[in-house]
Parts: sequence; structure tokens; C-alpha cells
Amino acid sequence: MNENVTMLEEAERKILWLACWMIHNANHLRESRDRLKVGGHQSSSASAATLLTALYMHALRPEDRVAVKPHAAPVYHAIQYLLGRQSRQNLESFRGFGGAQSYPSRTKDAPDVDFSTGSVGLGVGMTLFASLVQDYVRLHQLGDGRAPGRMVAVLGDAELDEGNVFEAMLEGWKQDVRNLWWIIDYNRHSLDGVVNDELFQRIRQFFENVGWEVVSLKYGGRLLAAFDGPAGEALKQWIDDCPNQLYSALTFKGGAAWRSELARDLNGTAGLAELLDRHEDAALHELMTNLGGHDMASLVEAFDSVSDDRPRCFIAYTIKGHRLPLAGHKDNHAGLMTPAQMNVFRAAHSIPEGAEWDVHTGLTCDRSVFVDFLASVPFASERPAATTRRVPVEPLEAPTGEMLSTQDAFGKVMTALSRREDELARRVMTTSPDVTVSTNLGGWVNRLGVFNRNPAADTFREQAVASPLKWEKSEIGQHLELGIAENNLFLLLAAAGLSHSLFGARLLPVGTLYDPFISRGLDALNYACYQDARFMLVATPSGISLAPEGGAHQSIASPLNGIAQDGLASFEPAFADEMTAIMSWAFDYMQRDGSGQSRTNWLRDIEGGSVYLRLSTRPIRQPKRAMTDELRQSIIDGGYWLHQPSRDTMLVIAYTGAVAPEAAAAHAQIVDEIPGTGLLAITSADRLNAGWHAAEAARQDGVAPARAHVERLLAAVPARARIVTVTDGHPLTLSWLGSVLGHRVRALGVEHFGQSGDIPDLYRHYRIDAAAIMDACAAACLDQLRPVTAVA
Ligand SMILES: Cc1ncc(C[n+]2csc(CCOP(=O)(O)OP(=O)(O)O)c2C)c(N)n1
Ligand SMILES: [Mg+2]
Repeated sequence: MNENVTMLEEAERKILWLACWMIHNANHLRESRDRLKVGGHQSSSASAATLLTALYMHALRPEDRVAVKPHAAPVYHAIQYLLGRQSRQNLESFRGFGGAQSYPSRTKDAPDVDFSTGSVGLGVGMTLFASLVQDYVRLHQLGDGRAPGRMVAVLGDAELDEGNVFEAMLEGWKQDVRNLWWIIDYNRHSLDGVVNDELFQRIRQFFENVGWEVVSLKYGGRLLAAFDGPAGEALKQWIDDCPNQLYSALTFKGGAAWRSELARDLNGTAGLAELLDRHEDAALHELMTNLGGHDMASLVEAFDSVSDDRPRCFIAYTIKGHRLPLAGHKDNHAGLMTPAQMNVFRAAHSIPEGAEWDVHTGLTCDRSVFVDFLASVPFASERPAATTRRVPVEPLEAPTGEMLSTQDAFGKVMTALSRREDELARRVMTTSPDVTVSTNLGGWVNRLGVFNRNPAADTFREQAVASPLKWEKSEIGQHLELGIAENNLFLLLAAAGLSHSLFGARLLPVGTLYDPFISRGLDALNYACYQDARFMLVATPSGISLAPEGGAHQSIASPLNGIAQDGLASFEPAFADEMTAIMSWAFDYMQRDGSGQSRTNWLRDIEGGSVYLRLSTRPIRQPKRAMTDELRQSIIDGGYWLHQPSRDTMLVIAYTGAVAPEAAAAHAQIVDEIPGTGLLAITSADRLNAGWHAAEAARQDGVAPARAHVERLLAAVPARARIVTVTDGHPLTLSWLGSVLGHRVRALGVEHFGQSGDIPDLYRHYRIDAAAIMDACAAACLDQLRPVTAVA
């Protein structure tokens, strides 16, 4: 064991050197073509170097999955480099184009990043949900039988200010989460300064309250030995009482400052003078900063002593900037060593000029010993692979009925799916933050049950209380019910949507929530998409068509979020057959990985992604029509002509979603006066828009015949014709249509907070009813008779 600790310390020195050099190189040596500061985090890296070394070079097993705090990215990259999984070239271009990323990124870095980090708190929560997903996969026997891994987060102490971390912990407690380690880099510094002294006592209690085992790693071996000496007790008390601010300031000032402070405060303590005399300034500084999180032997022992799967929190006391001249300074978060300081650091690490990236220089042991050590690291062996196997998607059947809302249709499709005992039905996992019933997943849950590691019968059923809803919890339930926390929903979707990659078992997660509350978790949604997780987000109800519920529940901006969110194909169907076609396609799209062929529609359809359906509770009359391949494809590409415009028409009405009846009614009245008026049904403003931009870029790249679906649709509209667009959401969702081929547009939609009412009242008030559409059409036609002039 001692030998191993020595080698780990050797590795740590090398890792710290490489991390600091990587940042130094990016800032001081790499040619800079602009005045932007490259940055990097030498202090945060130094604080986590021991922790990460102990973890990656000793404790981790290949099946474990880790979220590394964003600002320790250089340490992470250096470790991967030593393990032969990162290239020198990438390190040399750290934070540069195509180089190792500023914050560990699953999609942009080499393959071994398990969880991206960057937005603090999210990576931490993600590990908890990943652990639940791992259990789900194992208990449903969907995986390849691999041993369960530990889900590990190495987090900054200030990450615990993020509420999402606590939301996740509460959910973890409810779900009896296991195999979860959070290692807190407790350096008592955030970005702006030093964190509150008392806070951590509360935080510690919180962990214990929700069933975690908390392990404190406060003192290193040298300090513990000093505590055994004559002045030991007083010294320990002094450190325990020392405010964070003072401890940090003394750390920055060094040995002489410790000496005078201790001599003053502990004046007269037996044995103190001897202790101080025994230590030169440098040695005293070493002693006073010998904290648990920088003591390799303590860390190794703490990690090795875990033998069960209880969730564990390690509070590892560290120093931000440890062993660097920046150590302890409150402003050190973005601090950089100067070239002169770097030279001193270089000398301390015995790194000759020109050998900075060499793995084997500056070692205190033989090269071959170090090589053997690296080869023996357990984590260095091959990691369990992702699965690329796709679940076949037999088309879903569209529900029938005169009057249906898209939300009705969604519930019916899911209930029908729950009856199918095929692979698709087995791989779908649903989840919802306490809105399962009101988003119409009740039928699905009735048949397939709620997932929980601890089975529980439905008491209401046992007590013969009549209810259409069965709520039975078991290890094989297919719905994971969350408390009301949208951040948790998105983190669970992120984890489940990466199950094929993390756990070798494909899941097709479907999450439902109310459309306006997407905003509550937007950063977590972005985080899920950034990692290329694959899920279906079904947001229902939406818009002011949720009339009596009032403004607090009515969404306006969500279609724009849907357009802007990368990795998420957004749809707003109006009819049940559209919704079903989109869902069938989506289950396949969620599984695509860039392999295989697809027709060129200028969308990322070969690569695949996640899908967002914005649905409504408004029942609308369904068209009587057969679904043809052509119609299906147009629905998926984003739109189709319900009424094709004539070659000489003056007018087109384009709508999306629940306002279909108003658009159709206005069209029916206008078409007599303006023959040939077109009616364009838009199922995905997002995909129409994305295709247009991509085709435009392709043409600029010389692919002259590139045409997007929206360009083909609008090619049927005469140049002088006007387009009136209408949506139950922000009008910008569709107003861009005019830029595609230069048609002038009048865009109707909702721009101000909603309120209670019925649909006719609200649609009239917000000017998206048939009358408002006709007014806009009339104005557009009048406008057409006038020449286009600039308005003064
Ligand atoms: C959501 C979010 N808000 C703000 C930031 C900016 N930020 C980056 S690091 C940091 C402080 C982090 O402190 P801590 O977690 O203790 O990390 P360490 O001390 O280890 O560097 C902040 C506020 C961020 N990355 N993410
Ligand atoms: Mg910190």
C-alpha cells in the first residue's frame, strides 16, 4: 500500500505539472490572434489534483462513471494523457479550436468523458440520476449483465449552492439511490471569494438526513501526527476554530505568517515553542496545509474502506491553488502563474525546457517503474462498451375520433403501446415531475406500473377505493415518478437518454411536463442536449388554449426555445394522425447515430437527436384522410399544404398547432373572395427553419441544387403574395417565413401574459381568432395593392 501511495504521489506531481503547463501554454506561449484571454483554472486544478489522482489512478473501476467539476478539466485531461487516452496535440491546443475542452465534454472531447460539466451543479445531479437509470436497466434485465459501476461526482464546494443538487438528493432518498459517491473539493472558495464558515455544518446534516454516509477528510497524516504531540490538542482546536477567511489568508502568506499567528494565539501552550522550532517556515507551511484532500494515503484509505453501496459523501478539505504561489488567495479563481512563477514551478518539478509534455521526465522513480504503474491502473483497462443496437420501431397507430386534442392522442398512443409486448414497448421508460395524470400518461402507468427499488402495493386499490388509476410500485414498473422539480426531470432524461452509452442498454425515455415549466429546467434541458442524450419531451398543455387555467400556466416562449435548442427537434402538431406519425418517427430518430443513409433534407436526420412535442388539451375536429407516405414525410419535415395556393393567389395563411380550426375557418371564408388562397399546416417550425439555414449554407458551399423543404413549399407561392401566420405562442415562431423567398408576412401570435377565460374570449383578446386572421389577411391584401416603400 505504501508503495502504491508513493507512486500515486509521483503521478499526482506529474498531473499537476501537466495541468498547470497546459494552461500556461494556452495563455503565454500559444500564438494568440485576438485579445481574448484564454484563461484556465490553475487554482481549481491544484485543489482537485490529489482527489482526482487517487480516484482515477487507484479507486475507479472501468465500469464506474464520473462527473469531474468543470474547473478541474486540465487535471482530467492530464490524467487521460498519462493513461494514453488523450493526445499531446489536444493538450497543446487546450481551450483552442479543436483542442481539449475548457470543461470536460462528452461530445467534444475524446471518448472517455462520462458526463459533461460546465454549468455547476448539473453534473453532480446527473450522477444521481445515472445511478437510478443503472438500477432500472439492471432490474429490468435490459443490459448485458455487466457489474454495476459507481456513479461519482467530484464537485466544487460552491456547487452545493445550486438548488438542483438538493432537489436531486431528495429524489435520491425517495428512490433509495445506491452506488453513488460525491467527493467534495472543500477548498472553501467559490469564484468571488471565501465561502461561509457555518454553511458546511448544515450541508453535512442534510446529507445525513437523506441517508448518506458522510466521510470527513479534514487532516492529513502529518497534521494528525502533530496532534499527538504535546501542543497537539491546542493546535487542533486552533485549526478547527480558524475562520475560513483567516486560514486562506495565512495559506497565501506562508510559513512566517502561520508562525506569528500561532505564537500569538497559543502563547503559553506547552510544547508549542518546540513544535514551531522544529519546523522551518516552509515545513511549517507544509504542516499547516496538510489537509485530508491533499493527503494521498488518507484518500486511498477512505476510498478503499467502502464496502457497501450506500450513497457516500466525502468532504475532502483542500486548498485552492495548493502548492502554487496562488494558494489561498481569495481572488485566485481565474488567477494564472506568471512566467517567472512558472519557472520556479518548473524547477520544483525538474522539468527541462523542451520536455514539458514528456510523461517520463522529472520523475523521482525509475521510468520503468512509472510505466508499470500506469499500466497497472485498474481504470486503464477497457471500459464496458456502448450499444449501437437499435430497437425496431413498428409504426404506432393513430387514434381515431371526431374530436381529439393532441394530448388525448398522446395518451391513447401510449396506452396502445403499453399493450404491445414488443421490444419498443419494453424499452420505453416514462417519467414525469408529478404531472403524470394531467399529461395523460395514466393509461400507460395503469398497465405498466411505477418503478421503485422497493415494491409497494396500491393502498387505495387494496382498500377498494374506486379509482381508474392503478399506482403499483415495483422493480419492473416502467414509469419513474418524480417530485415536482423540472431540473430533476431533465437530468433523469439526460441519464436515461444516455443509457445506451453509459450502460450498454438502449432506453427510449419519454418525459412529460406542462409546457410553461420547461423554462424552469431550461439549463438542465440544454445540458441534456449538449451531452447528446436521447429522449422525447412531451409538453402538454401549452399556450393560451389552456384557457381557464390562466396566465401562470400558459406558455408563450416555448416554441422559440424549441427552435433555438440544439439537439432537439421540436414539433407542434394539430391533429392526432400528425402526432402519431411524429412519435413513430421520433422513436427511431432518437436512436440514430450518424451511421446509415438517409435522404438529403438538409437536416441532421442521419445523426438523430431528441424530440420535443408541444401539445394542447384543446379538442379539435380531426380531418378524415388516409396517411400517405408523402404526407407522413411532409409532417416530419415540418409542414404541408392543406390547400395548395394557386399560381396567381395574393394570399397564404400559415399556422401551427391548436389554432388549426381558426386558420381553417378564416381560410374557408376568404377563399371565396381571394381564390386560390393557400393554407399551410406547419408541424415543425423548428425543422423548417433548420432545413432552410442548412440548405442556404450548402449552397454557399457550392451545392447549387440544395433546396430545403420550406423552400419547396413556398416556391408554390407567387412572389407578390402575402403570408399571414398564426400560432398560439410567440409570433416570431413563424414570422421568419417571409425571409425564405421574400414574401411579406403579417405574424399573429401571443406576446403578452395570458389570463383565464374560454378559448373564444382569449383568442379574440390576443388576436389569434378567425376574425383576427381575416383582418390580417385584409390588411395584407390592401398592403399588396400599394408599392413597398419605407415608412418614415
Ligand atoms: C450555473 C453556473 N453559474 C455560474 C458559473 C460560474 N462559475 C464558475 S466556477 C464558479 C465557482 C465555483 O466554485 P467551486 O464550485 O467551489 O469550485 P472551485 O473552488 O473548486 O473552483 C462559478 C460561480 C457556472 N460555471 N455555472
Ligand atoms: Mg471551491
